[in-house]
Amino acid sequence: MNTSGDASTAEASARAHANIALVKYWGKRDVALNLPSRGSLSVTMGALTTRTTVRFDANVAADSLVVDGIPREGAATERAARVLDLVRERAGLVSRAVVTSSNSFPYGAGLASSASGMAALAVAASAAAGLSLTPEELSVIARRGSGSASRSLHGGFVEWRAGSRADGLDSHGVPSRPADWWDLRVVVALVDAGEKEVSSTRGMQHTEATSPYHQPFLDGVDADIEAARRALDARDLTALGRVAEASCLRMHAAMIAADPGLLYWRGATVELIRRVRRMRERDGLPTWFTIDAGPHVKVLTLPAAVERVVAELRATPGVVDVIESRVGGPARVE
Ligand code: 2P0
Repeated sequence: MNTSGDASTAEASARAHANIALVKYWGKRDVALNLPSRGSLSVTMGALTTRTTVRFDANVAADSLVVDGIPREGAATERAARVLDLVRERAGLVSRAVVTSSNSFPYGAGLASSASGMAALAVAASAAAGLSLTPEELSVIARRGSGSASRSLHGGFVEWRAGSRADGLDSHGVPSRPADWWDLRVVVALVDAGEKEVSSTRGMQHTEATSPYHQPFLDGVDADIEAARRALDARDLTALGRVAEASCLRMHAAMIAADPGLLYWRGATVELIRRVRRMRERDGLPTWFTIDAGPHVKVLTLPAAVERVVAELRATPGVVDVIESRVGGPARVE
């Protein structure tokens, strides 16, 4: 912790990585507490990093949030305030916080900046408040800001347990395999799309309320997690990739079948899916895709294929940037 000498202020900084779900979360059993209907399993993306500084300051009247140099209000500040309130409650603190955050990747563009952002915030705020919490406790706090943030506390491959308690204290990230277990690579193809039209929270509620395929999606999750665990144990990308693609497509099928249908894809998203499959089937490359609630495509691959994969993705019309990532480590104070 980096606490200033002035008793009225206390400051700390932390870093966390975004994650991409290989077995998807899409549905909440408790919206207020961000409790998921089922578990999920993700890989941490080391190249997608948020660094956040929190200063509790007795002299400011309200919490403030600056991300990548721009003051933010509305939903982003509300999420941050939920996390800050939990930390204040736990530490018996009343001071408001000045939060500054910077991302190594485009913010709010559907690249899970809320996952890395809320995880970094939970760690930095807890340290600034003088708390010494376990990763599980920090994961529970980060989850209240954004569900997927619960998986960004641990590095490597992480499960988010749905839990069964009404208070959600058993719904947090659990390490599955550490970052050095397997040198898997994730290559992210960014598609030009502008602002996200429907937030994940709203999209999930709409899908649950109106899609006849939502329950079948949920019914398949436990088996997918079990298959993903086995694939991870064996470092078997073919097995893991099959599960990841199936989970992703079933989640999007459930959204598309909602009323009205919810479609996060652009034309380039479909072109990328076809290209990933062509690389695999025609060129024999180890390439499998997954897609979140947005148009970007993340490709799971292995080190020897990364250069080819990057070139192929860059050459796809509609792709504006490509980011290569290794498996990342846990959230940490720095
Ligand atoms: C996931 N997604 O498992 C799923 C797959 C997107 C698609 O979790 O409402 O920002 O804050 O809990 O975590 C993105 O949604 O949503 C997400 P909230 P979150 O990664």
